Amino acid sequence: MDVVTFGEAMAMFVADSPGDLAEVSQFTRRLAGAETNVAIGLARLGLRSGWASRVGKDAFGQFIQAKLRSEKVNIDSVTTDERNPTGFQLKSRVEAGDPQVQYFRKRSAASFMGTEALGRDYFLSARHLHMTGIPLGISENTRAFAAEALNLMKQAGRTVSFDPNLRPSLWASREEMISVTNAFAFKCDWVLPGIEEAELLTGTRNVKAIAEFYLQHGVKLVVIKLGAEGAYYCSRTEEGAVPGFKVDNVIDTVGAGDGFSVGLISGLLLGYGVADSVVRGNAIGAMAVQTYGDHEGYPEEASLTSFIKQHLKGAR
Ligand code: KDG
Repeated sequence: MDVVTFGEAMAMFVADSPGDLAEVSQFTRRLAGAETNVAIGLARLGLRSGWASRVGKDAFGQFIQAKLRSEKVNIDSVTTDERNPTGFQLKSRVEAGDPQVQYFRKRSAASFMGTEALGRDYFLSARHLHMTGIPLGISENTRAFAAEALNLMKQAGRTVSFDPNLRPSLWASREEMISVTNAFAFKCDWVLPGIEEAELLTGTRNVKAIAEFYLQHGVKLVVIKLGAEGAYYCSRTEEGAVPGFKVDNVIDTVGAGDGFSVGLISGLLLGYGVADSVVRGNAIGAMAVQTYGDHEGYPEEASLTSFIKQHLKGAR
């Protein structure tokens, strides 16, 4: 495999009409999960991706696995929990801004994925590990799984990317969220926070200071997502800002950050330079916000290349 990742996937019910979640009666079922978004995005670009997890023995668990199989994501390391259910979430539809999300994931099957479930050979068959901060907040089990997966891959000399993906509602306290998330981030090679979460994690909104905070702890590349403004990147040898692509019809912002990770990781693994990889990340982020659902707008390689060409031409 090129990239392995792990985490919780959920069935997601997206409201068919705008309004408060308590008022909406019609929803469309989709798949949610930051790590499954990344695995799907990479597979669409032709990379071999795999996702390790635990799902319930129920319709949501079957739905998740069928969807990932259809997207050509390897799920050989997904186990089934006989007792605990697959989690799900509700998402509102909004005219502007970020949608409202409500989780039903406490004591879900995925929250019981502990280190005994870690397939060492499965992970080592990949050249890169992508992880997010979500499993660090789900449970002690998933945090221990994350620690072992990270150590395994680092010791084997694999590269690791880390998107904090802060989910405050999963944590007992803000302080714990910040200290645990940073401790994991420091051990990773590429750290990809959004500007809001970077500010929470480092105490500053200054992109150079944020990058320095992580670089001085051993991180090799920091890429800060700036929403519609694009992204800033910094390593020991290069630094720069890449403007975002302008899109008119923003309809669902969730999944754009994962889309950014897809563009960046695929670019770096395919041998593109950092700046060009950031361009790919910005492009997939921009394509993602134009559809309902997290990953529905993620492209195949040919449409990514033509989106970039067309928009860069238009900008000149
Ligand atoms: O990044 C998109 C995610 O926010 C969404 O799919 C849900 O992964 C999710 C989570 O655990 O919050």
